[in-house]
Amino acid sequence: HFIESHLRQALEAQEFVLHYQPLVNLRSGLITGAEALLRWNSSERGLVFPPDFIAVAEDSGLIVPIGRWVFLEACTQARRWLNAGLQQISIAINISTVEFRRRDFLAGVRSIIEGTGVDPKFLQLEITESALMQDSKAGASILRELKALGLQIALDDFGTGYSSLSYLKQFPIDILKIDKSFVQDINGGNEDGIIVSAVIGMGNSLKKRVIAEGVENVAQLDFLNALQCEEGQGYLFSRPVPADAFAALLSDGI
Ligand code: G
Ligand code: G
Ligand code: MN
Ligand code: NA
Repeated sequence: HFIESHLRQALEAQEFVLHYQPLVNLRSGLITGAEALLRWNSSERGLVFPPDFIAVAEDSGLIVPIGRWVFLEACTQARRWLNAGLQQISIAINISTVEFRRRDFLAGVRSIIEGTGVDPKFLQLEITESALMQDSKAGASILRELKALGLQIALDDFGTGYSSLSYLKQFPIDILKIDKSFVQDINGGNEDGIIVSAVIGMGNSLKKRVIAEGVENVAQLDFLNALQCEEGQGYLFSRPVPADAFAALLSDGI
């Protein structure tokens, strides 16, 4: 059980690392992007995953400097890959509701983009419905400013929250990420399959990018392809891997 002081020490000792999971064009199998996923490489405990520390980080406010580190590291890594001659791909970064709501969030994003020189149209910020829930006017205005900077906005875990459909109308959202809980059990005409099919159809009609999460087997891939879901991610293609391993996937293919 972790406490604030452990996380503070981890930040100071630079024990956080990012792993990257490929986003894949489901038809071609080519990599279109990477989702950056935070891990804590603890000298005492080994590799620790977000469910074990994100809540403590949010409650203590440490998610703010941690999130800033994530954003800077992901942008810096994107530059390194470009400098190494690898194709340009989009980088997806998870943003906690606590970070999103901070008054200085936009200024931080702006300064990291300027400092690293990444092209913001290749950055996608993954937010969840809870980031937009409390104060929708403020949320919409933050999203509009992010869009003005040129970033892409993805609604993560789509379908698991409360008011998904009205959110599509109210907020400038570019990408829907269908939650893996729906993708896991799609087959033929069952309920999850029908829901996924409806979300893909709606997303395509609204001209959003639709990304299916948690694609683990070929049956799921075939189902998604038949419904014209353009992109996906999941263990079928690759687990989240360290930056070096991701670069190898990018140059050699999956
Ligand atoms: O593989 P995985 O255990 O990384 O991720 C579990 C959860 O942790 C996901 O819901 C993801 O959104 C969240 N998460 C992963 N990396 C980050 C991060 O850098 N920042 C925040 N706020 N959440 C993250
Ligand atoms: O909540 P969010 O979508 O940001 O988190 C992505 C989470 O899903 C990460 O914990 C990642 O490791 C996990 N993940 C990625 N691909 C798969 C998969 O194919 N199956 C399962 N069960 N989890 C996956
Ligand atoms: Mn995510
Ligand atoms: Na998700």
